[in-house]
Amino acid sequence: GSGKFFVGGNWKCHLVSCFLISPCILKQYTQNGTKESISKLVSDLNIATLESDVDVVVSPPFVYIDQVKNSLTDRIDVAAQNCWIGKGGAFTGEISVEQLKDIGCKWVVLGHSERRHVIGEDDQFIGKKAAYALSQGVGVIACIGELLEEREAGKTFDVCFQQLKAYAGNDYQLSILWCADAVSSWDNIVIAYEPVWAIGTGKVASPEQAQEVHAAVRDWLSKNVSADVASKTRIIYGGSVNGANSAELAKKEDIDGFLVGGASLKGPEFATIINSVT
Ligand code: G2H
Repeated sequence: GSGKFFVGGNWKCHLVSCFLISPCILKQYTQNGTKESISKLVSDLNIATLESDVDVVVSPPFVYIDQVKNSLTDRIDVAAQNCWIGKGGAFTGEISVEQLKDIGCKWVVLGHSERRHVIGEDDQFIGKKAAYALSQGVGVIACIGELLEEREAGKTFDVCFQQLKAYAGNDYQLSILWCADAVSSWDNIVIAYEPVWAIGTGKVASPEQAQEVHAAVRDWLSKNVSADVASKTRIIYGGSVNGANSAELAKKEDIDGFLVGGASLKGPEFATIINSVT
């Protein structure tokens, strides 16, 4: 792997989830994505013992970022789940990178499959956002990943490389994203490989399937950017990671951490995932 392990918790836009303790007799409903449930999650994270050698980030919905920043331990950084493509202004409903910085966000998740395939964001739009966030000193968790039909058609690498290329963009963006002069530290970009068929489905990629793509991504970086960037950039896996499968995935050479959705909504399980990666 490359550098320090990196584990992100993507809280998405969850509203309510129900945990059934004992069918028919006792049901406990826990609300995710309310002020109350977020303060419970934050306090669980604050008391968790976390391996020191892992970068940890959580990504709450925009409206709760301030609450989380004000109550969460400094040990854990905060990421936004999206941002506007440039400087803020007359863009109703958008959130600018400057505003994210102002409330203490160090990272932003971009190109998540839900934004690509549910909202309809394309490569170019995502690439612009990434370039702008990096130019403002906000780190980018740059997501890529293929659909099931693309995998079945043998197009996994093509799709992932195309998406990577869009982050690198044209020459101008390439200079912002991948030029050592413009980006002082390669710690500012983390690539998240998230096969769409594994997201929220409980169907985690096997360690071999993930490793194969991670190695190909590193090879692409080496050929298209530089050997140095390829060796330093963290490539993390996302898609149905949980406390029971993270340790096996983490053993693979090119898996440098995780982006965790569902399982990051439970503090103790998220801590288990963080502590499984050393
Ligand atoms: C993939 C992942 C988090 P989940 O979207 O980015 O979600 O772990 O729920 O599959």
